[in-house]
Amino acid sequence: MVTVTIDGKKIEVPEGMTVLEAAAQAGITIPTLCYHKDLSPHGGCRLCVVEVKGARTPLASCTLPVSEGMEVTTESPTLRESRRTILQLLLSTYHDAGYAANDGRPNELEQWARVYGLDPYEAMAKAPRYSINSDPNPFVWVDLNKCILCGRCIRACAEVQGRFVWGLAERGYDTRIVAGMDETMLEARCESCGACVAYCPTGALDNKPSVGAGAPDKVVTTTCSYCGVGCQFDFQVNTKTNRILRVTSNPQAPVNGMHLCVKGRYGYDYIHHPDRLLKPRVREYLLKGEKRPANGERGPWVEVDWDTALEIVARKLVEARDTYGPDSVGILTSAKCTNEENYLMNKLARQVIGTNNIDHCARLCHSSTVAGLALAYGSGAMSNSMKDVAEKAAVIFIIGSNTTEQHPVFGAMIRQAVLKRGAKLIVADPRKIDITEFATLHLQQRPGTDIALLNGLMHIIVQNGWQDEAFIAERTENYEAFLENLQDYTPEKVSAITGVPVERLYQAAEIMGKNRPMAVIWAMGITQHIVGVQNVLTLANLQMLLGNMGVPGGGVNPLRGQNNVQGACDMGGLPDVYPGYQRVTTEEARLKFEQAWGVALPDKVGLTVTEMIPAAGEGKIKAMYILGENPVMSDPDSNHVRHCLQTLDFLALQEIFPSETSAYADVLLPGVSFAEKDGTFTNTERRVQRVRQAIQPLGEARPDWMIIQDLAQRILGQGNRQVNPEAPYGKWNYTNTAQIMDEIAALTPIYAGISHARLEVGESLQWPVRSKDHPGTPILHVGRFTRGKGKFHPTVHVPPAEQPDRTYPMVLTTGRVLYHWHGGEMTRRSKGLMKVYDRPLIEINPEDAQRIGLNGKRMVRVSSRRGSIIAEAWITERVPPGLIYGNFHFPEASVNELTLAALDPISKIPEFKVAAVRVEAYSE
Ligand SMILES: Nc1nc2c(c(=O)[nH]1)N[C@H]1C(S)=C(S)[C@@H](COP(=O)(O)OP(=O)(O)OC[C@H]3O[C@@H](n4cnc5c(=O)[nH]c(N)nc54)[C@H](O)[C@@H]3O)O[C@H]1N2
Ligand SMILES: Nc1nc2c(c(=O)[nH]1)N[C@H]1C(S)=C(S)[C@@H](COP(=O)(O)OP(=O)(O)OC[C@H]3O[C@@H](n4cnc5c(=O)[nH]c(N)nc54)[C@H](O)[C@@H]3O)O[C@H]1N2
Ligand SMILES: [Mo]
Repeated sequence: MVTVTIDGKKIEVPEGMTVLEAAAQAGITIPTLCYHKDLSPHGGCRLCVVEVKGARTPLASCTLPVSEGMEVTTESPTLRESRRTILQLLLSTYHDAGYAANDGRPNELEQWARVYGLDPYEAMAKAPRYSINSDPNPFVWVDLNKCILCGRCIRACAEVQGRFVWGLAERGYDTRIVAGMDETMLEARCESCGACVAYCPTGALDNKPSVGAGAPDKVVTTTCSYCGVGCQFDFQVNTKTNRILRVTSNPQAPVNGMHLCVKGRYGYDYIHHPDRLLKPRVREYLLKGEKRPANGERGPWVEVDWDTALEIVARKLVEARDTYGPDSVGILTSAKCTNEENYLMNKLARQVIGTNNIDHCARLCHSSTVAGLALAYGSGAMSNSMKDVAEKAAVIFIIGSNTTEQHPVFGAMIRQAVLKRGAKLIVADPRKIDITEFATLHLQQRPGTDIALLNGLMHIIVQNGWQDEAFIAERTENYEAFLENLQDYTPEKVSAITGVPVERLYQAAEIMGKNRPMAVIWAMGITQHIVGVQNVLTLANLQMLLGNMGVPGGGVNPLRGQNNVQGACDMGGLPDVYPGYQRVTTEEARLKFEQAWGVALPDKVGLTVTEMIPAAGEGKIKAMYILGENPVMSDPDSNHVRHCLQTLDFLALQEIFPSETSAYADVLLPGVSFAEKDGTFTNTERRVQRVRQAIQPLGEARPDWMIIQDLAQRILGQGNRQVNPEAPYGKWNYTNTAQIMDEIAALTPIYAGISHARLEVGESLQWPVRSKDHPGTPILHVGRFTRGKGKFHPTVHVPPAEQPDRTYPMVLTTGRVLYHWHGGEMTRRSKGLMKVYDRPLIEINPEDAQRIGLNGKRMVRVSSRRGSIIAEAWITERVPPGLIYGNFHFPEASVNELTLAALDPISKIPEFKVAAVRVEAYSE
């Protein structure tokens, strides 16, 4: 610590701090423009000059380190004069033509100008030097006339996003910022995260979709509805027009600070898209009291009032329940919806209908993780926090996660871990995904060979004695059997199975063996296999072998996909557990919920998504109620899914858009987007965060929780299932979502201490939160695994269910792209996202393109045993020869026409990541 005096105030600050930071700590604001606390200091604009006793000239405080006894003055007539001169100079090359996308308030330059007695509009250049809106990027408005060359954009792009789009060109008066080699931003590999916009102090870079949108009269902080990272931001709202004008960064956001990705910052316009469902719809035959038309047709839609629609849904669900039994009803809940809504869906299924047939997209996603980690450690969630991994891991091992495209803000944090502190990054992925550019080592294994790969690495680790004997002895069991199994996986054999060269295996094992802690990150490349659970067990083995559990910077870090898939699981949106993973097959748990809800509950595990849909096809499931899911696009083998849904007697779908699935629905209930409701989402690191209503529900649409409650109330009075309304939680009479959270807390030990009130006062809570004064749990398995000892499981390589053969000689692997979301209902309705990525692309290696005779043609036909699609090829080295990659974002060519429903026997996840296909050049 050193003592300095600033404006007569004596303060103690740590050595190495700058004068600017020290002043801020003392509550003194020094004017700045090129400085931002998140970015490295630049010392360019010199607005932050201060006088230091003993120094001959004023010094820039943003780069000046404090020293013992230093005496600093931050305001004086001389300083005022020199700042005024600087501002005058900046304004002389600045021209504001009046295109404001910001909220209409003066920008930082204009504000400081006024503080120092200048009228920015008088002092600025009289004419523009550059064309306005000079870059075609659909999100970023470039107006170099407002650029003051502070370089914040350059640093934000490099130091936050890790993309290096911006730089400086020319000299002197002509100096200007340019993208790449003076290209368009997108050509310069911009990912449109908008970090440059967020950090620009003048609006030279601004939000293009918001130019001319006007000033907000309300600002609402909420949580993003795309991925599981859980970024927070501010919605700028015009309450008179009930419109969202723009998204801006909220520096207080616990996970992301100022940072966001392209979908979070710019992909919100679907909310106002004219396709939004604004009124309930039912099929005409239902109103006429007729039978459903034959051959799967459902006939025309009719818009109706809520009473009519909900009465029909209630009657149909009761009919199925009371005629065929409660297990003839299937319920899909939604990882896009809030915890409170998911809790209600779980209560509706179990209490009101009497079935455990409730599931959701987690089945298609991390069910292997949840099952695998429960077996190995006793609980199935991400063990560490994203910040912790980014800041403390010596090695980051990414396997089967395309982190920079699918969890972009965390992906950017990992890039910074490599750039700023030299963390070693190993990526194991069959494709050369973007993050491999930052990797120390890329292991490019064949799809479906992860067990062999990992066992091979562990074989070498043990061979060299790099394992953590103390950890193994103290905290684990079944080590001997595991060791025995490893014998088999010699580097040569593993190399033959995986295609990874032997020397790379040695290099990777050595990095892992010699550096601690290592954090493992995975996602769908690991889980979506018939050996998904075994894959996860193998990763659990690796982290125990190396003693990387229960420590900062280590852990098992499955990245949850949907914004609230963690929460949907936590809330009992699964066929085998009540909220908080209390098992339906455990007498104690069942009695607890029977008492709470006032009714006898089923003790049999229900059906998963991947069982429910086929059961519908077989006539075992008669009626379904689906909340915010799109199985026609998301489930494997779309042809089969369509057939099954067609066979259903009745389907009620609660959506915000008419989706591909709504063609098979009998009733469409208009829910609302996250911008129109209150509640909470739980992110991938178990952090429970508030979702706050920013605008009024559009049209007659209603918050989903209100619809679910209304439906439950109508069913509760009907038919032959009696619920005791006197039971403590027997009733359905919530007037707000905070009350629902209180009920969740009362019945769910891991959420016991969570309430909206605690979140409102700014607490950031990661479950388990065991009581109202419990601070939450950032790291799991410290000192002890949830199940006591961690258990090693010997695992064996099993090839994927479908192998290439003569007819289908290539392998298809599937997934997503940065700019789109699953079935695309939201992102295909976002203008800017469609401008950047407007059609499905199939990644194919140049060798294969040549072999199939693509010869400059664009289109390919891809066929599997299930179906075929025609799409544009993207000829690229991202995929090796023999492998193609496609997505399921566009109904006109979705890879799920091709995928197969081969399931992992434990988790029931489909093997989305491997199918055998034939690829042909296609002539239009
Ligand atoms: N932009 C965008 N972001 C999203 C989503 C979205 O739709 N769009 N969806 C969200 C959801 S729900 C989820 S679950 C996550 C998914 O996030 P990710 O799992 O990161 O995404 P995927 O594209 O499914 O595939 C991940 C990687 O697995 C690799 N892979 C394929 N086969 C194998 C294999 O056999 N072994 C290994 N090790 N890797 C393999 C692929 O090449 C790919 O790079 O993303 C979330 N984020
Ligand atoms: N081939 C292949 N298929 C896959 C995968 C893969 O990697 N490859 N990944 C799988 C994975 S990991 C997942 S998670 C699934 C995703 O499968 P789904 O969950 O079916 O996918 P989404 O498109 O996100 O569906 C969410 C729907 O909810 C609607 N919605 C959004 N917000 C709200 C709301 O607040 N209320 C209501 N009522 N509706 C709302 C949206 O319009 C959208 O249609 O896909 C799976 N399918
Ligand atoms: Mo997912």
